[in-house]
Amino acid sequence: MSTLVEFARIVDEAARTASAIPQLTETHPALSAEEAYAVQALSVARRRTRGEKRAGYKMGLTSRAKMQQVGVSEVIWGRLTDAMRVEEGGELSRARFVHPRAEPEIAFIMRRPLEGRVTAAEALAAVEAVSPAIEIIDSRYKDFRFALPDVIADNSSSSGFLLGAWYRPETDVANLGLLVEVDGQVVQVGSSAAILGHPLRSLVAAARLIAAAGERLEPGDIVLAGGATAAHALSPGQFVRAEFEGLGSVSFTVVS
Ligand code: 0L1
Ligand code: MG
Repeated sequence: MSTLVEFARIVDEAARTASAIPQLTETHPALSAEEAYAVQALSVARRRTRGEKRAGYKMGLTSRAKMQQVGVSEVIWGRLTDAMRVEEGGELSRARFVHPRAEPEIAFIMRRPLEGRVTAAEALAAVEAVSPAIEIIDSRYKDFRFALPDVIADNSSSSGFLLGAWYRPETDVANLGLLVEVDGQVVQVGSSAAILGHPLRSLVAAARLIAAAGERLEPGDIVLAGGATAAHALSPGQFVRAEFEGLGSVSFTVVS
């Protein structure tokens, strides 16, 4: 256990100070996914001790594009805190991150608790609203390279998120065209169907996977369903905008 506590300190300090670290599996190749989720929980507990509040969960590696980009092939999850929220239309400070990337997502906010094995209909009935979103991911590992346990321990690269307007839960988000522009140039084009075939499937997976850690989705939790395209690297001066068919856009400016 003390090794896991030390790993939690290492990944948390790397995130807090925006410093790149070597992969944990370099020195501990036997680190399991289960142990890595324990490290994640311990590192987020450190954030809570500093005053950060629970905001929900993120699902990761939910599209083929994302799996190919990082060479890992399993859906993973991480925890969100209020300190990760960036105001829509606002500024994102590059200095707070090691090597941030942005990806377009669909977000849910929960109306009712959701837990364990549920159907898509049960998941939808627990949703208060859906919104277009951008996730800011930032691996704390050198060169954005990691094995599956490394990235899980590093809170599945959670580091920021922006939410657009909220829409009624029955809004059809199954196959919405979307694009990401940087300074007016299109850099990614995709569809929300890339998120496990339907973003709602990601919510179903979230309820099941989170239950394995003894947790459940609570009213007010935000769930980021996963990236619909590969993620785009961010640099100071960029104006980033994601446009979602029928749901409007979400944007921010990267400052130093
Ligand atoms: O949100 C994601 O799909 C990212 C999960 C972790 C892998 C990465 O950092 O790209
Ligand atoms: Mg993501």
